[in-house]
Amino acid sequence: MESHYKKLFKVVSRPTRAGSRLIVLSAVLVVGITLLVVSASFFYTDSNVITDTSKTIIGQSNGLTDKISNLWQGSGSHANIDHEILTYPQIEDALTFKQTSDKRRSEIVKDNMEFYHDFFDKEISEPKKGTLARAPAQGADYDRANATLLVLVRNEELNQLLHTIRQIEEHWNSKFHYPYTFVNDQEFSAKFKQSVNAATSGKCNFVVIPKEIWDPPANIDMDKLFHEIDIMEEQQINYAGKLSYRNMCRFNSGYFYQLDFLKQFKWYWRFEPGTNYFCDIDYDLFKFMEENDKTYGFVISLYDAPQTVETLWPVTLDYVKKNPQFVHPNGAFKWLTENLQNPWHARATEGYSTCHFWSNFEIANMDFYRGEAYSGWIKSLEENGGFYYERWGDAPVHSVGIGLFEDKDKVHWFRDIGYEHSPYKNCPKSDKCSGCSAGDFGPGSLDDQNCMSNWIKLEMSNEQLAWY
Ligand SMILES: Nc1nc2c(ncn2[C@@H]2O[C@H](COP(=O)(O)OP(=O)(O)O)[C@@H](O)[C@H]2O)c(=O)[nH]1
Ligand SMILES: [Mg+2]
Repeated sequence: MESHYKKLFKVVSRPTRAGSRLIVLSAVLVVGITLLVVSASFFYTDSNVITDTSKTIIGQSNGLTDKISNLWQGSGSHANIDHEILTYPQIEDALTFKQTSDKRRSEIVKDNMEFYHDFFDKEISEPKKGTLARAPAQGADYDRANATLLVLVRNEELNQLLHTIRQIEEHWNSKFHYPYTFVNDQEFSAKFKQSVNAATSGKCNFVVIPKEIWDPPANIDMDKLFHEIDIMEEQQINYAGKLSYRNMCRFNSGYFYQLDFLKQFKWYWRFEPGTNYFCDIDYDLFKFMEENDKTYGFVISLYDAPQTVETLWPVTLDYVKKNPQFVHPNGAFKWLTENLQNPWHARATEGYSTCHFWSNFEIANMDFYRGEAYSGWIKSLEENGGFYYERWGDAPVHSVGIGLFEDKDKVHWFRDIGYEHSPYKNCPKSDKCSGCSAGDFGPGSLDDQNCMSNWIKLEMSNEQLAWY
């Protein structure tokens, strides 16, 4: 017996040449089969998971990425393409900005601001389009659009929020009583709920964002993220060091319209605590959007910090190359690629002007985001990770999405809504407004950040220009 063990031990401990070959061959086979099985299940479950999940300090693993990426399958009315389909070379051509100028940059800014002021010099009131839906008589039934006022907000912003709600109520919602949806990544406090309930004339809904939606997803490499944060902090980029800001931007780009509670609504008016509204609005803004077949309404257009969107454009073009059918032939291509007022922006981003609709005010149709083109694109942005590594904002993301995948004639500039999110304003010349001076945009030193003249000159049709 003992000698048998010894013999066995001997064989194992000192293998013969043939034995070693056998062991090596079996090991190669086992490793090969394991690799095959692992990679097959990897691709089958989710091609999105690209990092070691044990590394995700804040992000969750255990199938979460599956759950999240499944959200972006796309649905809604935009799933069927109803426009001419461009080829990728045609899209590339349309996205090549062709205008040139001999003027110095400072002159271009000056010219654009003069154009802006001349434009705002014209008195306006309400859009001269269709029949505007008026407020019902007190107590009368009113068939509201399928819409909600919407705000992402923290408990500690209550005072600023009440400040803004009072203005929205006074100028508009006390006539229409649309519901509000308050969204937070934390539970709302009892005081918060009581106070906003007391300040509003519409029903108040409170939604807490599930943690697995708010926090960074499993594919984010946190070491890489903190490294990028250090670099951006050195460049003194706004909110460079804030992880919560990135969560917020990603949530506002690709998630809010997928919250279970919001699925019942088509339209939203996003507002922010601390913003100001200067003018009476005497028609139903949601019905205006609906009746005039609009998708997206805005008030201010700005340039963005190019360092925060360095790869958004090439990543987007990659998606467009694979899905040229989604690009609308009447997209806002020039506004997206203009390179005269801030030429280094388009250089730093490989072609994106950084012009965007300032998304702290927006009235839009969520079915656009829920549709195939936008959903698929968000999925590809998520795979890239730029919401975290570069701090992509929801404003450029909404704007590039709308500018490429929607007909620009379905974008409406609410020139009649007097609005301020410090330090910028949209201030119409109108009897309905008070508290701001017509044409005021912001401090002169920030004139070069105004992209509104580009929108008007490059993208607005004569028909739209005649609406006011
Ligand atoms: N609940 C919650 N809301 C946030 C958070 N960060 C930002 N927000 C909200 O998101 C919106 C944009 O944030 P804000 O700080 O105003 O960013 P800015 O407008 O880009 O300067 C505001 O409505 C904030 O109240 C957060 O961590 N939690
Ligand atoms: Mg803000």
